[in-house]
Amino acid sequence: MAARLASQEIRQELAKLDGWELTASETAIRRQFRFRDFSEAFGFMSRVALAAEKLDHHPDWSNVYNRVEVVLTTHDAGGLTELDFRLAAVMDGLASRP
Ligand code: H2B
Repeated sequence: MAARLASQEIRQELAKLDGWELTASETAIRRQFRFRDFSEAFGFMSRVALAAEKLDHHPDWSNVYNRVEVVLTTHDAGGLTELDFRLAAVMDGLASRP
C-alpha cells in the first residue's frame, strides 16, 4: 500500500499542479473542471475512468452538466499518497486536450 505523505511532501507535490487545493483536514486535494458542455465533461470522465482503472486508484467525483468536481484521497491510507498526485496529473493532462 502507498504510504501517506508528510505535510511538506504534500506541499511540494501540490506546487507542481495547477488549480488543485488542499482540504482543511489535509487528507485530500480537490479541483473543479469546467467544460463546454455535458458531452465534453462526460468524455473527460470516461477517459479518466480508464486511466483510474489502470492505476487502480479512483477519484471521488460528481458531475453537474459541464462541471466535474473531483476530490482525491487514498482511502486505504486515510490520507494523501503519491497515487493521488499521479492521478491529479493524469486528470490535468486529459482535461487540457481538445
Ligand atoms: N482508490 C482510492 N482513491 N483510494 C483507495 O484506497 C483505493 C482506490 N484503493 N482504488 C484501491 C482501489 C483498492 O481498493 C484496490 C483493492 O486496490
